[in-house]
Amino acid sequence: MSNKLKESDVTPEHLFNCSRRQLIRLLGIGGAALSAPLSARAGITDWFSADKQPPLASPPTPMHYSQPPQWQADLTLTPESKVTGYNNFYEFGMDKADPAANARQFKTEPWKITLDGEVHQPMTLDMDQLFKQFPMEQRIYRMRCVEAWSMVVPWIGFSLASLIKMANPTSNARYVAFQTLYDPQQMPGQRDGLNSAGLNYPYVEGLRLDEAMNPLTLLTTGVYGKTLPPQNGAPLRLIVPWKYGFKGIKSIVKISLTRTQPPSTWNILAPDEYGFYANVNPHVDHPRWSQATERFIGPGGLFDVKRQPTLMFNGYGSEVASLYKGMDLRRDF
Ligand SMILES: Nc1nc2c(c(=O)[nH]1)N[C@H]1C(S)=C(S)[C@@H](COP(=O)(O)O)O[C@H]1N2
Ligand SMILES: [Mo]
Repeated sequence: MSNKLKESDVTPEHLFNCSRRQLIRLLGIGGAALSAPLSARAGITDWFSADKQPPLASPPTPMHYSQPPQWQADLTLTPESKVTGYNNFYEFGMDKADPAANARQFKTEPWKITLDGEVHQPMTLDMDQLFKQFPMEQRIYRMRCVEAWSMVVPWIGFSLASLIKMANPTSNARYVAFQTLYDPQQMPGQRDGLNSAGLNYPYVEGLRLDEAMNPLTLLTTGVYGKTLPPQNGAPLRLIVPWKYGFKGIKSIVKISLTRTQPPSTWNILAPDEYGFYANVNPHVDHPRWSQATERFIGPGGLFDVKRQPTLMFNGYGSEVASLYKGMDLRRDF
């Protein structure tokens, strides 16, 4: 078997990309923007075109971190060039190569994170305080996008639970709401209807408090041994490995504990297609494509894409299935 990408591997990718755009068009948002991309339209073969771009405003730096054995899963890693070259971050454009190309000037220093809502100790922290307060660890996780592609990524970060405990939730706290930076100056996708992709900005996401407190839920500061590059959500993003990738909100500025279920950006756009829970589930298809299998983006060269079965809860069922006891996962998808 050669590692070359076959037409049959490429085509679904473009179809899936198209699907979200077509949806946006169907909903009557976006309009002309959809045929007028932010950067020259880069194809799947141009993942590395970022080389020709200006230097990064906030370049990744090497991190100190431990490697607790229980998180060093024995999985084949997706190489760094693909993890940092093939992204979804609509604030910087809708094509997979757009974020790496368009986020190079994104300034992530200084950066403040506010923790508020139903907590006894609201606080605002900067990234330095966060690095002093919480020891960083590497965790190798599967990552499954709702568009039916997947990666395996060595993230670095710390359990969201430890930050939430520090803020001391009140007895009213039931959910956790997250918010991405809103800065149209820096984020071209936020500037106007033309490049907004139809999404409401700032991008928001949410978890139930018990999901947020699960040890797997990672506040992520780095990848492949260094602080996050902008396209992966620098300087702080969420990773919830048993859920579809869109729950992994990037470039977080605010975390609020709430009484009621918070909104989620993709759910607002199309509630029938993107649920609040968004647990990876091969038995619940997306209305416009199957979720039974996925295309794993592998290490064997630029075009190594292998179709494999999708696992219930993305393979993390033994850790998280108990969170959903008694729920109908077809209805609460
Ligand atoms: N703010 C923000 N966060 C976001 C997104 C986005 O467009 N904006 N895309 C989501 C989607 S759909 C996925 S699959 C992951 C992709 O993360 P990665 O580029 O690091 O692989 O980020 C998620 N977080
Ligand atoms: Mo995604």
